[in-house]
Amino acid sequence: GTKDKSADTQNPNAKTIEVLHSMCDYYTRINDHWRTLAYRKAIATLRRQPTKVMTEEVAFQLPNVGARIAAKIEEIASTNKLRRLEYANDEPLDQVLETFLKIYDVGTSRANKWIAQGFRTLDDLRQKADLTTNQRLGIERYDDLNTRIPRAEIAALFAYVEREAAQIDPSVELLVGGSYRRGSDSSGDIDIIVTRKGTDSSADLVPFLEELVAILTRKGFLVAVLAALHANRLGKDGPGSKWHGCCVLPAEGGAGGEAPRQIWRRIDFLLVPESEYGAALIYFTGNDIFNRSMRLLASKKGMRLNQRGLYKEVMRGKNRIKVTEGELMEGRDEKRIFELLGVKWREPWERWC
Ligand code: DCP
Ligand code: MG
Ligand code: MN
Repeated sequence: GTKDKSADTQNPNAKTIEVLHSMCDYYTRINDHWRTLAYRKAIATLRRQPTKVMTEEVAFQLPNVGARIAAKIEEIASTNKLRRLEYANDEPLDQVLETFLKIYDVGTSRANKWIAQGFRTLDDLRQKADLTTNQRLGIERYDDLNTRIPRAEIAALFAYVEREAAQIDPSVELLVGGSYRRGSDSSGDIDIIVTRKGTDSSADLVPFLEELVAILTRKGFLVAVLAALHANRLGKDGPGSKWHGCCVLPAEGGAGGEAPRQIWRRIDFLLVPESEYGAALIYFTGNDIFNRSMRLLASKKGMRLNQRGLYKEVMRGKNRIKVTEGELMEGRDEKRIFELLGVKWREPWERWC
């Protein structure tokens, strides 16, 4: 709050506090709760100091002042301003950041580098930036990929995939996870989990998915690849194997005439062996906050949960480095994992947090 402003003008750290306040307001505006809190605490500490804090070292010794804020305190104390703030306060640049962050595969550091290079629009990026293939696609199909998919359209797209899959291998089972399984009216993408009875490695499912992708591409259903199968390491630490790309429902018949331009939809295929199906279902159903709380609960009980299974007694040595992976308790059965964790079963649509 700003109610203590008058008191701050008497304070030896008044200028520093004022600038930190602006940073705090900025982080509040962009919903960065973590940093907002960190700034609030540092400001409270600084208010109580009887002398002006001039250096990073002194600042860092104070309670609730971390290394990053300590460095900023020194910068403000010596220059009366903060370089970071010059752009944080620049509202139009917040807008640019938001726009860039909505490009597929673009994170905060990439977006900020582009801003620092002087790029302000998607056209700037298209013409002047050094783009990966996926980023270029994310810009070309920017509106498509930022349009949510209605539930009914997911059902139709999934039915198409299921029909083709059954022709390749009727023993393969497909399910739509993610926000669709949680009952959402619309989703950001389609998450299709692929499994088959008797499999204990996702590698067993790779030939099937390769064939499915080839056929769906030939039929005009799959229209772009973002992450191909062969690019993933099998079994290492991920879910095993995945394919990411874009799809559309192919236009019926060949009546001539221009087909109406369709919205490209994001689609993910996730290969999961039967032995890990329950754990994968939990992970890929989410939501991410629910997943985090389940993992935390597991670790409080001396267990470990990931997208492959629930493990017990993870032995840790010095510095909490894992000595063993822990013994697998359950992987295949979703309900059994809830039971072993001692939590009441929650239907997918009850897992929004
Ligand atoms: N997931 C997670 N942590 C992440 C990313 C994903 O736990 N950082 C899990 C939970 C998600 C699931 O994977 O529910 C699918 O990821 P999506 O990004 O597709 O998210 P949702 O399907 O939940 O939402 P959306 O409608 O945006 O696709
Ligand atoms: Mg999803
Ligand atoms: Mn997804």
